[in-house]
Amino acid sequence: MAERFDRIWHNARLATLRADRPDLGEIEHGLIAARGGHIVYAGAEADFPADADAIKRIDCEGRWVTPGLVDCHTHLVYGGNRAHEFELRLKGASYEEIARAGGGIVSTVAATRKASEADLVASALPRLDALIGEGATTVEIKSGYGLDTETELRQLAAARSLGRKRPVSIRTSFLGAHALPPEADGDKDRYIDLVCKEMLPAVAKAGLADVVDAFMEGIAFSGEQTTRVFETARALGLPVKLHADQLSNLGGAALAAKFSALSADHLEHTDEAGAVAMAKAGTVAVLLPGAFYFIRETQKPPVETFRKHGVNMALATDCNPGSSPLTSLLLATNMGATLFRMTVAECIAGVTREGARALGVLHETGTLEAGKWCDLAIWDVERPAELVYRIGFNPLHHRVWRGQ
Ligand code: DI6
Ligand code: FE
Repeated sequence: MAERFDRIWHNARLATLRADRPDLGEIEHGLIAARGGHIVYAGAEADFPADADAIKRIDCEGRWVTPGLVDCHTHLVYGGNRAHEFELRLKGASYEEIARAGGGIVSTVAATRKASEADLVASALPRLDALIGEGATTVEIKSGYGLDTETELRQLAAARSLGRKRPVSIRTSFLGAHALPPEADGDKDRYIDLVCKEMLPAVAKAGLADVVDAFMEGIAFSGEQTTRVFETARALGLPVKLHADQLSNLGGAALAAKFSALSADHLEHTDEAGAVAMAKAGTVAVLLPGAFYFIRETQKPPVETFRKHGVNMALATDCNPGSSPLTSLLLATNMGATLFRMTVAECIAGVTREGARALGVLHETGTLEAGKWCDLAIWDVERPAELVYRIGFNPLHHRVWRGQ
């Protein structure tokens, strides 16, 4: 008797993104068969049994199918917004003037502390919907705008709740070591104590974080302070990642590699030794061209060095109210190509396979391969390069999350 599937997508052109195939792993006359939300077959139509049965057969009419997109670095959940600060900056206001006018990261922390979990979910939903509308099926969301135990937990709970409100996989990261809250009175060590002794254990106990993140930078936390956060995460059995080398080279990439971090993110100032350490550790370089663009940075991440040493590169939006108010992964790919000179294949891999690798979920999504969740984006394009090439245009025809 012929095998029965839930769904078959046929007459498709596949960009499988399989790591064992060059470029995008293209298959011209492709077919995907799914059962129970998982891919059972993704390959040539000719090699698939012609008599296979399915509850539903979908004719893709020659459209391109990629894995569902993965945004592996966002600060999607926060209170308020910083449009006024943007206006002031365009009128020439300084950092101090903006802070005095109630702007800066502290203003987002104040607004987030005031917001209920329902408020946080409601304000994040349109941003999440924008990502989903462009084919995202997996989105990472960080805390880091609470900076006290209660609000950090609420931010993470709001992030988890978003995953129950929409058909999308949410991965959460605890970023208590994002900035110093006003009540810390400038004492970073004492605040890191609070992060390690109170916040992280509470977050781990509640099961609200998949990963632990930190911001290692002159304006944020030192290598020593980051190390304490990472050692606590390790003791709690949580993997780590790091905001590293964004504004200066403090050796963040190497520190991330030392802790076998899933990813090191930003990396504008990373040196060759950092890249080599990342390659050895298998730490993914997450590049964030939205932040580079928005803060008018001029130092580019060392893409050529990452290539040379075989560091995997992902691209993400870094969606946040201060340095990257971006909710388009497609625009992030265009910026990756235009600003960082990444190739089309690198950009598309960066928002699929490598994004999944950066989140530690490559075994379940990020490529079109049997055994993975059936997370697909079906596009009205003639060739995959159009996804990267166009600006402000959404050619998504259909999105499939877990086979639906
Ligand atoms: N890197 C950044 O650029 C931001 N956070 C981070 O870790 C800025 C966040 C903000 O200004 O709200
Ligand atoms: Fe960030």
